[in-house]
Amino acid sequence: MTRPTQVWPEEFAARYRALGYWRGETLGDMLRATAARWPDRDAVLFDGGRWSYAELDARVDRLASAFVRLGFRPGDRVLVQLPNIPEFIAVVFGLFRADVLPVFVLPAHRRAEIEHFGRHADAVGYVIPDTFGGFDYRSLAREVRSSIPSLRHVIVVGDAEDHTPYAGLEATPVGPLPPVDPSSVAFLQLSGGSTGFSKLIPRTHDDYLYSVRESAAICGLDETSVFMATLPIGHNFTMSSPGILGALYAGSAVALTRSPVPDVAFPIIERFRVTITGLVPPLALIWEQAARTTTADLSSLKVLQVGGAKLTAELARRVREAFPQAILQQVFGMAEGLVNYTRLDDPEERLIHTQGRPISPDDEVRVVDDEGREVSPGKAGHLLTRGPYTIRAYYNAPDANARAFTADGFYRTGDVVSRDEDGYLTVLGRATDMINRGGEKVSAEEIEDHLIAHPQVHDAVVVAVPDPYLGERTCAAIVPRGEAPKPAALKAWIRQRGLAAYKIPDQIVVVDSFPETAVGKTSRRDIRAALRAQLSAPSQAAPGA
Ligand code: AMP
Ligand code: DBH
Repeated sequence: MTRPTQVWPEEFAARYRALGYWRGETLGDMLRATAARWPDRDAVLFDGGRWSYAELDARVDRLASAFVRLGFRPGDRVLVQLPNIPEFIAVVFGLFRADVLPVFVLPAHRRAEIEHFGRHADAVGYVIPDTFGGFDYRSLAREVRSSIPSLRHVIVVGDAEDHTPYAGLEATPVGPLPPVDPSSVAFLQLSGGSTGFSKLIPRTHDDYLYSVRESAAICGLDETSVFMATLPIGHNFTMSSPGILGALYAGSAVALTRSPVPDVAFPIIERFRVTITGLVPPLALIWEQAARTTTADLSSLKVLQVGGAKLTAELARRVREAFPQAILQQVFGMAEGLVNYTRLDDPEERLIHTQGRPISPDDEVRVVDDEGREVSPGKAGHLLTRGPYTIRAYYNAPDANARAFTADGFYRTGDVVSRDEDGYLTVLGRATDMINRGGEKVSAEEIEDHLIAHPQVHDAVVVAVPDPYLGERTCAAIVPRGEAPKPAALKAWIRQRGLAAYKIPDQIVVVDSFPETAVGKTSRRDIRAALRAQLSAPSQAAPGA
């Protein structure tokens, strides 16, 4: 199998190197450097213990050696589906040092997604917990095994049953490790997947580390900071904005919480004196309410980041009130690259009303109308971007690449934004049909495909309807075939097809027919408008579901 690549035109690459953005350092080297500087400082803090930098570094070398010994070769891909536990960090850096590429699937993914990513990436390994959140990942691994022909090893943290135990790998003596090229792809991140299934995003050591170093500086991380990974640890936000990598670069400690709910996360903040963490808006809403009555001491929290979906000004204000000691930071990023931050010393007005400005002076941002003409400041337009840490192509996806990138290499983000005179962006919505369900991205097309497969469904359209709690929730409109199916039965159908729970439509509405455009296509816009008018009631969706 060929190794995933990410290529910038030579004149861009030369410039990014000359400017010192790409430094020729690998992620594995980065951890080595921090461990050499602060061997005895805490690297990872969790329920049940702490690892110093020296200890983490040694574990990583043993794991890397074990991966080599298992037969993983440079450029191979391994699915990593672990919750926020210290082993995630050890495994991922072990893979980096073995020159094996992690694919960051999330704990919420189920059979359909794992098979898709596993096959698309030709994964040779799959790393899972035994059980987590009441779900047995070992059974899932047994289910997907035969449909991912390349898969050779399933590695389990905990009771491995018939799979390979992680504990054995960690006990491996250190052996020779391959050289790693800093300009090569280090891992595959997932896109939200605006059309059909999520795509794979190849990021290089050089480009990612640039964004990580700058993010650490923008967010004020140093060796006294404690970053808590609250959102799923493999997500791009938690990895790199500034995330666990920013923390490990700066010599900060990474604190882990197994659950983002206040009852679990607040005691971790108190115990480890957490100084910074990141949330998606629906979680910020829960935290904001809980902070008002909690007995936990949250006074260590200096920076509270919110990103992943639009934070309304109303919620932004409430977060400021509930965490008066913390600076609110808005983060508007994407796994494809570009990340925007409000700066810690920005005026109140900006923290509340904008989603920040780009990391780099060399992030090129264009805001254009439907014809591709630049719009004036303050006007809405499509956000296009290119720069020193934004990809030029997805992995192995020629059709998606043709749509998602302009001829001169700008990534079409699909976001509609406005930009002010100082370059701060405000997100106004999405041009594509992705539903942002409180930060969890649901592709309308993917769910439609599953609905249409049901014998009693003639046609289906999934749209976002505004939700006071999630920002957007999913509503499926279906045209029945014969007798209309019951909504509960359709939801059960989606679940039984092996999709993550957050993709099950929040609401299902049966209609006689869909409105059509002039040439006879289904008009999503009209369906959306009709449903929005009809469904104004708040959702019953559970937090973090
Ligand atoms: P993903 O493809 O999963 O990496 O999601 C990236 C997308 O999430 C962006 O293109 C935006 O649509 C959305 N997003 C991320 N952060 C924000 C934010 N702070 N405000 C509004 N939308 C956001
Ligand atoms: O939503 C995202 O993908 C996101 C949000 C904030 C992201 O990738 C990031 C910061 O890096």
